[in-house]
Amino acid sequence: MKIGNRNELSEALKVYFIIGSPNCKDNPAQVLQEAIEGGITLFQFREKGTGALTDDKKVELAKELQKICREHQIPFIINDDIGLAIALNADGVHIGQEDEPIEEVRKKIGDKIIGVSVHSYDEAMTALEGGADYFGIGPVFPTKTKEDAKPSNGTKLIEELRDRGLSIPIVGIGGITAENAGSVIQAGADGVSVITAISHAPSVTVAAQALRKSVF
Ligand code: 3NM
Repeated sequence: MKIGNRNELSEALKVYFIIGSPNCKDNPAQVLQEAIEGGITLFQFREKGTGALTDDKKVELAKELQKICREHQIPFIINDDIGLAIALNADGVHIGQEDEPIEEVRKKIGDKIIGVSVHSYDEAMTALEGGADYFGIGPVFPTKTKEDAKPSNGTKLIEELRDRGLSIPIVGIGGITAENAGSVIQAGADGVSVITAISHAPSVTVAAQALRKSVF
């Protein structure tokens, strides 16, 4: 799935669903299928945390989820693992501040999408100069999903970056639900990244639909 310009990317980022096997009560392929039925617009494979798969098992799951995304023309992004993103010809990668410098990632991955987690104006400028395609900003609200998440800071940084004239696509992340997603968009984000509010919902499809309603 090729994303040609910033507008297309901004649209694709609206309902940005993330899982790895540790985030799913059911089989991840089933969860992803149901989330797609509910209207997610992009998927990130993030195989991290207690019980996360490694090596061949991780690759196998990534391939299975990528196939589902391809069948539904949902962009497929891989968290951190640049080698896997290249091997699978994923649509992009999402990297944090602890990962390889963005310039190095760009050299390896060519024109695929690169998302970067940023926590300050300075980190945002460095990522922008390095050629980031979008920013992930969080945790906007408290979250239990990321073990090393920083304290939540609301939508302050999203507002600051917009006030200072940055037009790069932004997604908020951390503790986002259908109830609070509207405030993240109002603050200037293009979309919302969500794990638990969809993956642990009694109905994954209904939860994805609700989130979609709150951002479109
Ligand atoms: N990154 P949930 S917060 C993967 O702040 C991730 O950068 C974060 O999960 C950041 O929707 C987070 O369950 C977890 O809160 C998001």
